[in-house]
Amino acid sequence: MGIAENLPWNKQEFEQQLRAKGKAYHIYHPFNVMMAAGKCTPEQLRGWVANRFYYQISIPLKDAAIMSNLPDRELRREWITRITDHDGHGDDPGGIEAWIRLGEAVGLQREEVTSLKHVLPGVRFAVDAYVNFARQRPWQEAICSSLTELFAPEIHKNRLATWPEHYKWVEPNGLQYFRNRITQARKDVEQALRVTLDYFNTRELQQRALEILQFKLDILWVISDTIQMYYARDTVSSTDGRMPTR
Ligand code: AHQ
Repeated sequence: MGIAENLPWNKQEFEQQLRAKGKAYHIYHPFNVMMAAGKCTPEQLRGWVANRFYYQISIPLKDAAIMSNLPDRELRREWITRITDHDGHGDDPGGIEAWIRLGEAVGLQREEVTSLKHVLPGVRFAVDAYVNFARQRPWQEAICSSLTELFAPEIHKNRLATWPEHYKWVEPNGLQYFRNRITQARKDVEQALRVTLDYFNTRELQQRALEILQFKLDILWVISDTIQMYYARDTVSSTDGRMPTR
């Protein structure tokens, strides 16, 4: 390796390298492309909401796992908002409750969502892999893995732009979760990016950060794969979505 290849990237270049992995984000997954184009049936939309609920209720567990490994009080004071964003705090019922309301808005009964009876094995395995990563890996790596949220505001805005047009049968106030996430994701990314750019400060560590981000991108991709296989198996997977480039 030449000298230049093993010098660390500066923070701007490192952030660009992280953002460049956005081309493998699940916004490009065929199931999501189909959803954004208004081609999902009510059953497919209900299947997606019911399965994604398992991801939503696992986020606070993932973040509590990070908190349990996080020695820095200042960072914990910031990170704890991720748990209350989902579990609720004071009068705010939180994101998990908002996701149940999304379920009701697409025609699911509350108990159908909370019982997890629709959650497919592949979704459960992918989500559990994320929670276990956060439990077992150093807290800096777990924080880095949340950086798929670099790309999340776009997908939430995309849903807010397309669902009211294509899925008029979905009660609009069910979309509140997506509205809430736009600001929450931005707040999350500010912290996770600061920690990641600081900690991963050799070229080897920076390559590890890119691997971690790809691992989490794969988790989100596999969740959509599993949902597509079950609810849209007859949809040719080579539709508009692009396969992730590793
Ligand atoms: O609703 C989402 C959410 O609360 C989070 C937390 C964050 C993390 O800690 O990994 N990632 C995340 C994401 C949420 N929604 C996903 C979506 O497509 O609706 C996107 C997902 C992410 O990009 O990681």
